[in-house]
Amino acid sequence: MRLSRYFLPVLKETPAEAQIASHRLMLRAGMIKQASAGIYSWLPLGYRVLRNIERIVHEEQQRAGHIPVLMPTLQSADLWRESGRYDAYGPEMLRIRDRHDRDMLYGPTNEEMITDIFRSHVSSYKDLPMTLYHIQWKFRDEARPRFGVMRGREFLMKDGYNFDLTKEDALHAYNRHLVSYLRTYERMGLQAIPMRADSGPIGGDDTHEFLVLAETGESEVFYDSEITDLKFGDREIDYDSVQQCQSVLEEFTSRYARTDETHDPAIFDQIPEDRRRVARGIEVGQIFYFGTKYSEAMGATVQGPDGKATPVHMGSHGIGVSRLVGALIEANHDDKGIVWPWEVAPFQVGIVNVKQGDATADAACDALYKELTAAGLDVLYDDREERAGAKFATMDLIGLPKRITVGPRGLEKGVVELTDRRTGESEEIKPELVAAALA
Ligand code: P5A
Repeated sequence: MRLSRYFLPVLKETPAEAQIASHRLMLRAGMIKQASAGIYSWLPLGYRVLRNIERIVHEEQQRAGHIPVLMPTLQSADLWRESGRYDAYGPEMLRIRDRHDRDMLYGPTNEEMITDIFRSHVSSYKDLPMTLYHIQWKFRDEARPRFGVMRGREFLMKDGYNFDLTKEDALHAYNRHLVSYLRTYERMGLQAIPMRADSGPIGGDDTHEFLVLAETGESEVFYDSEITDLKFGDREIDYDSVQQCQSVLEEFTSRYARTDETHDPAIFDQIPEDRRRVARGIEVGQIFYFGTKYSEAMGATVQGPDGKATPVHMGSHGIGVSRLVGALIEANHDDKGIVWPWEVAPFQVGIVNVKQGDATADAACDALYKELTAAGLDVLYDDREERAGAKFATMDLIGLPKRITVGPRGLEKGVVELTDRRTGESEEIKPELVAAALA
């Protein structure tokens, strides 16, 4: 992409309304624009990051054997009356009436709708296990929308729902989600720690939240510091293996890590004092096992091997896709701007032409731009008639992992400069070696 033809409305001033770094940086880098309280338009740069996160989530869900679908944002109130949650949900639910006076709502989550799909089409245990998921916008009329996309009213969620014959099978689905979430967050360059939590309006006994440690996080968390040494890494997991998923779950959850709702000082105090941590975290996901809560209320049964109708065991599993953009920035920024991890960066490489209009510099930039793009990299070429200083400031603000600086002086020596955004380290390199260096 040539910056002269792109839409990147960066702000010079720090917006007064933004209280935390990620919100400030998203506004300054022209990633989002507030439409109304807790509701945002995604501008081109922000949209690219959101799409990258979605892509990783889709890939990891499908690797775990989960099936993508797409359900609507608007739902019929009648379904929610069946589960009893229409009245129970309270003022967070946005209720709408259509022209025929039918009660509708903008979905805050989809347990009822997916259960309705399931009961309409599945009647035998032979079709199980099954996990369906989608990535779709949700609306929760939060009392205090704040921190930009971190606590929005409209936000993008990946929500998945498992259907199993037995509790045992459903607990495997729970464990499988835990494993696939560990892998998903790590791929984005994030450490998200599973912590025992409270299930709130979704219900059920078994639930873990995934928390990214950050001072600006909304949740208070308590954990044994040893848990932060755990890495999922590049281990190959057979998601069908009960034993493999179980052992990862045990490895990542058998120490103490809890949110304030489930914190138990008596147990916490048994951890050696120098390992006890009280900190703050951003909740980027949550998994639930709630058994037959919805299937019983809504008549979602299958015929078991014994021929008898039995309600299916279910769980639901969410990832805060739009919140992750904010969480990633909280975990990856410095005083100059954002520092994107490679996998989610809106562009991986920026080219800065320090002397736009100079025939040699322009030709070298064009050649590099073409070559790197052809090599499959997403490249943002700053070809504007601007001072070099302003171009560097923009690149630092938007946080592309690698910057190539091209100018007549370097080119005379036959080199360009390759700079790493995270370390700030630069090396002079022949233009024809850049593609290999980035591969
Ligand atoms: C699990 C999927 C559920 O709703 N039902 C379907 C279950 N879980 S949850 O924990 O309530 O939400 C899942 C994740 O969505 C993100 N999230 C939000 N992101 C931005 N703004 C909000 N107001 C908001 N509320 C929830 C969180 O990351 C949460 O873990």
